[in-house]
Amino acid sequence: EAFSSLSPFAPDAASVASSIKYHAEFTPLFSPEKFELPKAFFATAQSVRDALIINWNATYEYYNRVNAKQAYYLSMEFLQGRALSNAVGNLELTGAYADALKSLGFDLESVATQEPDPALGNGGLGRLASCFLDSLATLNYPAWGYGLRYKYGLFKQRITKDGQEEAAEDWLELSNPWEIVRNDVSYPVKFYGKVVFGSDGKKKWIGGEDIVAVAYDVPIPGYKTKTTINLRLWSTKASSEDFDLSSYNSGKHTEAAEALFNAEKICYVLYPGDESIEGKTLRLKQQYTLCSASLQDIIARFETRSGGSVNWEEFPEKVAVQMNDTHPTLCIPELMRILMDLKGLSWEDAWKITQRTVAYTNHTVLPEALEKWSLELMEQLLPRHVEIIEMIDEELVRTIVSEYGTADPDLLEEKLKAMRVLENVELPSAFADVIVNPLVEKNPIGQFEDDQTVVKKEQEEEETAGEEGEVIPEPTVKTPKMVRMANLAVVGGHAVNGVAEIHSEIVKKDVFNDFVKLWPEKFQNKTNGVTPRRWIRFCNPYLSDILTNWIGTEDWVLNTEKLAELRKFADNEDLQSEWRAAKKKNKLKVVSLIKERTGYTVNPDAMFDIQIKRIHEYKRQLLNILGIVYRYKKMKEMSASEREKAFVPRVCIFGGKAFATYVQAKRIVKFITDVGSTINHDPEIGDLLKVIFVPDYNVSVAELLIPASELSQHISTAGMEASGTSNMKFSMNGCILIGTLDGANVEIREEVGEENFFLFGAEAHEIANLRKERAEGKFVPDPIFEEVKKFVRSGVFGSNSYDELIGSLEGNEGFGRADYFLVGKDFPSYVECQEKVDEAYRDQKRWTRMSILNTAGSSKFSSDRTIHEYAKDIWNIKQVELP
Ligand code: DL6
Repeated sequence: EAFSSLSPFAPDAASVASSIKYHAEFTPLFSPEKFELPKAFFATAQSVRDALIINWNATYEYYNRVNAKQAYYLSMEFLQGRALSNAVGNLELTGAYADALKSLGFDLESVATQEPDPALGNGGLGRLASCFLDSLATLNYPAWGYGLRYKYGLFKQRITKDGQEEAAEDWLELSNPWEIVRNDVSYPVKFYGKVVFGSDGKKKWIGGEDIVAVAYDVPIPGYKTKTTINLRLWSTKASSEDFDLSSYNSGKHTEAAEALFNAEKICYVLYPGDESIEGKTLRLKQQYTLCSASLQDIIARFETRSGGSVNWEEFPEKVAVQMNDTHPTLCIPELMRILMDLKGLSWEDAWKITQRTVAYTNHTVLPEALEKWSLELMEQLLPRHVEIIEMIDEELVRTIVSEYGTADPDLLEEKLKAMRVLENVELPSAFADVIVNPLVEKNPIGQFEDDQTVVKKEQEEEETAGEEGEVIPEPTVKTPKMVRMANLAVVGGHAVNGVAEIHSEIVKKDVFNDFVKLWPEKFQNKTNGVTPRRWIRFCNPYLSDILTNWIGTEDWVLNTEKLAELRKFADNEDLQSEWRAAKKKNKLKVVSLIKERTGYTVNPDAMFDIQIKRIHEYKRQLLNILGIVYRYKKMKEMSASEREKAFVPRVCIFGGKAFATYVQAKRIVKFITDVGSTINHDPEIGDLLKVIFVPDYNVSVAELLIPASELSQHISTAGMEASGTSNMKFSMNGCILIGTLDGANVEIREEVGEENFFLFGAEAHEIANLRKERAEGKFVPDPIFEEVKKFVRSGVFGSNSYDELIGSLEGNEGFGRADYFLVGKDFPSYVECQEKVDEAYRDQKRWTRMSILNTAGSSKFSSDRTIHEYAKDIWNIKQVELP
């Protein structure tokens, strides 16, 4: 209290203005003579941070005092987006800050756009983590996030004539005004070394390389509450002893600083390239740093809060650790190690505590995300953890053998192969006579090759193909020993959840079916959600005002069930015209964005049709762009008047990044931009069709595009999109979805009504069979799909014949799996569905009704609902309101 009263912060415009001026002068980042926009942003952010720190301190102090159970969300990604508007909005200070800045000659919106968008995430998984933090704080749940403070964000995407180019994104260049460097909070993290017995008979991990993880805290304010939780991001450095002063003085500068670089590079980038062994090592070091530093911190807090009497059995009653995907799975052996080797617990006690503490969320059925690490690499880097993992594997083998018995050796072998944590590893000696087969094989069960591997393989094959007649030796069959992180996460945690109903069913039926038979009680569904603060209230003020006026209260921001009240006004002409006017205002902002980023001028009266997400074959941006190509071809075959009658004008907008080494995804980006270049300059087409690729898609771009959207595309091959979260954001903002029955689309359609959703395509249960038929050559090509491919190949989009791209849809000519994502199969129903979209859009009353009913039906998709479910069913934490 005493300190708070010293703060220059108070919530009226005059005090806010003086606090901003105070920071401009006394916490300077820029030269003193000028007070321009960048300086205004930093001074404003520092002033807001004062307000946050008061609440953040109060929250922390209160949690320490009441010692309630706390949840910890561990994630390699947090895609926070800009913080300023969100923070002042949550603090209910938007008006005060807007007025204060006005008095200083600025407007809040322009100041806010000065903030770099921190891209410490790749996509939905990271953005979900950030939505969860907002809901946790808003709902007063004691919780923290833990992640890594990457020096560079994901990457800056540039679109050139060659497609996507990546550049480092230096988001910290001008410093980060929100973070608090905690030089008082740091932990050692060890790599390499060896395991020995200490004098007390306990295992000890010694030697190797030690680095230091330092905490950077980011206060996360809740909406209309004092609760301000913490996102603790770790940065890595070497200890000062590791700087070799004598080498440095003798002129060997690089050698002298080697240890510093080795430590710092761990936190340079998210998902560093992992094709080289160095890259793999770096990724594993990142994951271990997150787990080790976070657990040391959590344990230290538990001990402090326990006062003088630590009872380890109480640990799971005070701590819940959620692993966001498999990346933080090393939490399991790390917690075991700390409990056994450092705190002296027995294996049995440590295992019970670990299992009761940790839970795992699966976010994908794609094999590349079900991580596997080379056992050899892990043995070198984390020798003690490998011992622990081997013990966990041995216990698991015991459970499997006792479950299935030895009467049917084939069945037992199959289960061991599928379920063990260790892959291609001989059975532990205790089981040597149980089964003869050493369980080593070429293509391990339960894993199929991912797209990136296929592409790499094709290239390798091309490179190694010999001259005609040359005898090429059979490739040697490698059977690398691997650690399967997903299996470890399932075995070591007490709960496993999928992120949408259909996904959780697939997780149970396919991905982890064998484990469901052993432990059915572990498996759950927690359908994702998004925060209505950032994704309606702050990014769409025009719509928010309408909602508040028609619902009669602003409560919907916290209680999204209130949105359902709009249903009764769906046909009301006044609401409809206000609704359309708000959409138009949002569209005008996007017209400017497009002009600024691409140079194209688009018509705000055309339908805005948007697909924004990571570029991936399963998300099928290719289906979308081929649909556009087909539309263009049809337009070209018509006279001007026929064209105008047949088609609704559309601006088709794409955004998304292709992972730097994902060749096929980059080809898709290039193809979209090539198609755009042709169509956008075709004078016959004019405003009837425009194709825009917005470069460098990120949270801030989404905040502009989503409110302006009228149609959005969620068109993944059924069964492959775990949930999707942008689908929820679009629907909330009155956008109508075109999509397959996949991920959360299924639930969105149920909630908004099937007549307010454009559905097409094969269903998840049909996919395996369709792929089989396709591979067996039983697939009958659809004439319109053949027509569109031929059109592309005719060279209409430039000299490129797109052999690799179009070839991948056919497969039989050495271009990988035959249309694995079933673009050709779904193409006719997609085109037909798009015709229905045009027809519906022509009737603006009908369209607006559909739009209103989307917003009205979106209440389930608030992350507040999701967080309540996690809190109750997985973490067992209770809301703690600050006095
Ligand atoms: O759960 C958040 C988000 C889902 O909405 C997406 O459907 C899913 O693709 C994404 N998963 C990942 C993990 N890796 N992959 N692929 O990003 O999680």
